[in-house]
Amino acid sequence: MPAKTESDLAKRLLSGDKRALARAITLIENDDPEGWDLVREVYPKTGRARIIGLTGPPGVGKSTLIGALTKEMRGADREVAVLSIDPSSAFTKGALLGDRIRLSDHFLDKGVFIRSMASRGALGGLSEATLQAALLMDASGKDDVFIETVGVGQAEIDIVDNGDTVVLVLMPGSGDSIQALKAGVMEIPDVIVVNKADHPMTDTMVREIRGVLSLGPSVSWRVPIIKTEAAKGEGVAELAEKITEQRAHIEAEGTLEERRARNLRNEVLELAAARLRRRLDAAAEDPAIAELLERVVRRELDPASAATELLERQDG
Ligand SMILES: Nc1nc2c(ncn2[C@@H]2O[C@H](COP(=O)(O)OP(=O)(O)OP(=O)(O)O)[C@@H](O)[C@H]2O)c(=O)[nH]1
Ligand SMILES: [Mg+2]
Repeated sequence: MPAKTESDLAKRLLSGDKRALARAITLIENDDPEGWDLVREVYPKTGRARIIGLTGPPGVGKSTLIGALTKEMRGADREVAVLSIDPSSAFTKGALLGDRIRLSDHFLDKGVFIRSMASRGALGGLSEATLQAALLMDASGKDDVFIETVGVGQAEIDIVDNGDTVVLVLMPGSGDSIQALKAGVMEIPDVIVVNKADHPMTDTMVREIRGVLSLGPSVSWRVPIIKTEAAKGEGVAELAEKITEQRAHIEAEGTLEERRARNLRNEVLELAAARLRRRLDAAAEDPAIAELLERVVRRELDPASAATELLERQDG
């Protein structure tokens, strides 16, 4: 019986079973209805984990940093999940885990779950699927969920924005990202990391970032700029501390709840929009609607009026 299997999977997921979690995320990734049922079942148990998004240009050391942070969190007896998202790599899916995630030290650790996701699923976008996957990780009892995504465009920001804390990772020489910050293309993150701080241009980079930040509006949280050498673990304890501090700050200020409310509202609207779109596409096959669309082509009816009529028929 499907219903029994579902709650079995939910039970295993809630008990922290890694294989159940992996299976659950695959269901979400494939837009399988069983996945949505599962999220519905476990949703009341979510909201406990810290969700931390890391973004930044290719090769700056995001994965190495997550590996080092994972070590730090494990040392504090926290369970960790890592979700690596690559919006641009529908093609390199198979290579993702090996190439993108440098967490081989942690693969055998029972308290660490590592997963990559590249396909967007049929329903909603990758950002929606990311939030669903993060909820599942949360439900399975992970204390910290790291979401990694490559790039500094809006699509990447939308993904890490699902997090409670957004960390931008740069390295000396990532001048484009500073331009993006300056131009307001990119929202100001909560924490900025300059990794590969063994590079001689590091301090110049830090000064430049500080300059850009000083142009922004003054806010209650002063964005820290942390220098790290992820490969050696330098600066990682300080980064972990800042992440904790930032979270305490937004919790005390009430912005954590606001952020989560905003993300969940967006999620609901995006999912509803995706479903509506799907319904409209199906409706276009209907002879009556096809005739309506034909009238637009024949210039008898304007597009906006046709759209109004289409929606009215949907409601009816
Ligand atoms: N010199 C130096 N190299 C580093 C440091 N941290 C990471 N690296 C190296 O930089 C390279 C890229 O590291 P990754 O952690 O894969 O970078 P990433 O940002 O996750 O890369 P993508 O996911 O491909 O965008 C690897 O060869 C790392 O060993 C550092 O602090 N100093
Ligand atoms: Mg990576």
